[in-house]
Formats: sequence, C-alpha cells, structure tokens
Amino acid sequence: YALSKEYPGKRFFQAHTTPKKSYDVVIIGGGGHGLAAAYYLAKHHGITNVAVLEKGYIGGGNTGRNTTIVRSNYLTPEGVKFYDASVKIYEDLSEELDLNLFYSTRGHFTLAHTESAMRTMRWRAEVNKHVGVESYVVGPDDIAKACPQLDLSCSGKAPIVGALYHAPGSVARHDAVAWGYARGADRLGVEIFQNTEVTGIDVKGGQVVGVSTNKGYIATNKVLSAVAGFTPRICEMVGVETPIVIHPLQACVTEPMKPWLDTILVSGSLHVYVSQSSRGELVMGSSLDPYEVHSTRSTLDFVEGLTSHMLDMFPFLSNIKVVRQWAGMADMTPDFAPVMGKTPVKGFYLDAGWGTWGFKATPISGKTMAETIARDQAPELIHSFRLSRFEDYELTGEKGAASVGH
Ligand code: FAD
Ligand code: PYC
Repeated sequence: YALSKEYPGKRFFQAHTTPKKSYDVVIIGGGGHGLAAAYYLAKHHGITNVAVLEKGYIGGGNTGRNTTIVRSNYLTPEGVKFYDASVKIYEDLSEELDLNLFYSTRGHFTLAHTESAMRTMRWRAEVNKHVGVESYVVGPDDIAKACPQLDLSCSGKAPIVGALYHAPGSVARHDAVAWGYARGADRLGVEIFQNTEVTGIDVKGGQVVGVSTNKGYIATNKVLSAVAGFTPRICEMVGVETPIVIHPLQACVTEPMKPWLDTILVSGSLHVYVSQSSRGELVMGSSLDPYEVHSTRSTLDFVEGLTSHMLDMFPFLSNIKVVRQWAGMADMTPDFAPVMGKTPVKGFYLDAGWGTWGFKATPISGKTMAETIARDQAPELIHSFRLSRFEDYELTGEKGAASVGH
C-alpha cells in the first residue's frame, strides 16, 4: 500500500483546514458515529463529496470517553437485531479498516442479586435466543468458574443469585475505532476538518441549504447531526424538538495489573461494571449522574461510590489505585433507545439518543445512517428508532437492558 506517497508526512489522515464552498453531505461531529457514516457513504454509496466537521479533535467526545463494551443482549427484538448486526461488523472491522482495534471477546455477565432481577435476565435470555443471539441464564457456580476472584456474597450485602451470560460480549479500543473510520473515509475521498464548529444551520422552505461554521459558510442540502451530548444545541438550530436530555456519565481506570479478569462483569444492583483493558487497567463505570447538566466534569462522589461497591465484589483490590477519572455527556431518551433517521426538516438527518449505549452501535449506525442519507429513506432495521415514535406512542423500551441503572 503506497501509504507514504498518498500521505506525505505520514499523517494518519489528511489534515484539511479550509472547507470548500459546498458539499453533497455535511456531517456534524467527528465521533465514531459521524466518521462511520462518512466511511459507509463513500464505500457503499459512492458519495465522497462529504465534509466531516468536528469542533474539537476526532474521538474527543463520548467515543474517546466510553468503557468500550460491545454486546447485543438487549430486551426488545428490534434492539437485539440492531446491536447484533453491529457486533457482526465489529468482529471483522480490524481487517476491514486495516487497523488493530483490539477487539476482544470476553463474555459478558449481568449479575442478578434478587429474584426480580433474575426475571429480567430470563426475559432477555429468551428474547436473545429467539433472535439467534447467544445469551442464557447461569447460576452462581458458573459465575465463580469464570471469575474465581469475585466474592459472590458481595461482602454479605447483596449475594449474587445468578446472571445473564452473553458469550459475544466484547471490548475494543475506542479511539482506534474513530481513527480507523476516519482514515478509511479519508482514503475514499471524504474531507475531515478538526477544530471546525458548526454555529448555525440554514433552512429555507423546510429544506436544509447550508451550515455556518467558524471557518465560513458551506452550502449543502444534506446534513447529518451525530453529536451525542450536543444534540439539543444542534436541533435547536433547525427547530427540531426531541425528548433528549443530557446527563453526565462518569468512568475511571486503575493502575495497570497483570491480567486476572477475563470477563466483563456488570452489577445493576451495586451500580458498577468492570472489565480489564489490554494494558491491564480495570476500566470501571457506574450509573448516570442523577442531574441534567451539559458538563464533562468528574466528581469525587462518583469515584468514592464506585470504589466502595467494587470492594464489595473484590475486597482484594483495596490497595489498588484509581489513576484517572473522567465524564462524558450522555444524550438520554425516555425509552433508552436511540433516535435515528429523517426529521421534519428535509435534508436534516439525526443520529442521536445514544446515551450510555452507543459505542457498540458505531458500525451499524454508520452503515444505516449512510443508507438513510443516500436514499433519503431509513432502512427497516432502524424503523423502531425513528423520531416520530414519541408522537406515535410507539416507544422501544430498552431500559431493562441498559447497563447499570442506566
Ligand atoms: P461523540 O463521540 O460524542 O461525537 C460527537 C462529536 O460531535 C464530538 O466529538 C463533539 O466535539 C462534536 N460536536 C458537537 N457539537 C459540534 C458542533 N457544533 N460542530 C462540530 N462538532 C461538534 N456505549 C457502549 O456501547 N458501551 C459502553 O461501554 C459505553 N460506556 C460509556 C461510558 C461513558 C463514561 C460514556 C460517557 C459513554 C459510554 N457509552 C458506551 C456511550 C458511547 O460512548 C456513546 O453513545 C458514543 O460514543 C456516541 O458516539 P458519537 O460518535 O455519536 O458521539
Ligand atoms: O451499554 O454495555 C453498555 C454500557 C456499559 C457501560 C456503559 N454502557
């Protein structure tokens, strides 16, 4: 591959600075979703006159802040099919993008501490099996075999009675997913602009005609908003109403340890989930912050609550240090399903409502949003996620399949 000829200076992808006067498609947001949509627009639909506008640096939003869990053990058949399609793309994505995404299938346990939690696990297991996804209910012995270090009594506070086991559950290197899609899109002719903020969207007669940016005006008839925690601000620019609200979601990592945790563990009751990264850190998170705020500040309260629950499960970690904590802005919907597709404004497409669950959806959301933009029609796979479901009272209730109380 003539990388050095095509990319003088050996940059990972070209550093465009000044946008052209017009593009066929403008994508707002250089997170995984925006970049994946750009890649599939070029690859599957031959649409390459595309600009991705990112106000910061690519992957600097929730894509680079998430805890990288990929799974399809959802609650609704529509959700399970959608996320399963994403898992299938992820499995071969390193090869496709020619970049090691450290995609690592570990198995995913959602721990149940009560009989009522077990009921939801059984429900999810049955829906998953029905759709052909490998999930089943297991007992404490199976959990102990997979993770002998876990104190099944949780310090006597909340004994584990079983779990939903999901074999395809995986983790990946999050920022590499953004970089891989960016390089892939760039190689196909898409132009990516970092430090480029959309400040307004121009609509005439109900049709998008352009965007204003800190680098000037760009004419276009098609705009995709893929901005996660900034969705309300972008939607305000075009007068599109959504029920999305922004809550912080925090996470942290420990110092690196020798590998000891092979699986991914989630406890809804203790509000904690954990996996071990390929460089040995424990990657941990908790529930959403309970207040609406557009901020990426992390708090002491969060790390104190999380670590005390981690010690209920793993008392031997008491001397291990937390080395870094951070927050992202989760764009939450009332039914915990995304908002994808067309909107009442012609040429304004929305990929949002990814809350705490959107990293795993990056490939399939890119693919389906590219198809929606290219054909001006959403594919059947994302019909249940349309914005109009909130008016139609046809919600896609996924709360029972969210990770930890979110
Ligand atoms: P982002 O990556 O946030 O990208 C949006 C981009 O838009 C940003 O880079 C932003 O700078 C840019 N932007 C905003 N406004 C403008 C503007 N006006 N002009 C130009 N650019 C703009 N999901 C999972 O599936 N598994 C997990 O384990 C998981 N864990 C999570 C843990 C945490 C702590 C957090 C915060 C989230 C987690 N998520 C998880 C959710 C997941 O991170 C997100 O749903 C997903 O990354 C959203 O990707 P995105 O590309 O849509 O948004
Ligand atoms: O969707 O699996 C998930 C998840 C884990 C942590 C945050 N989201």
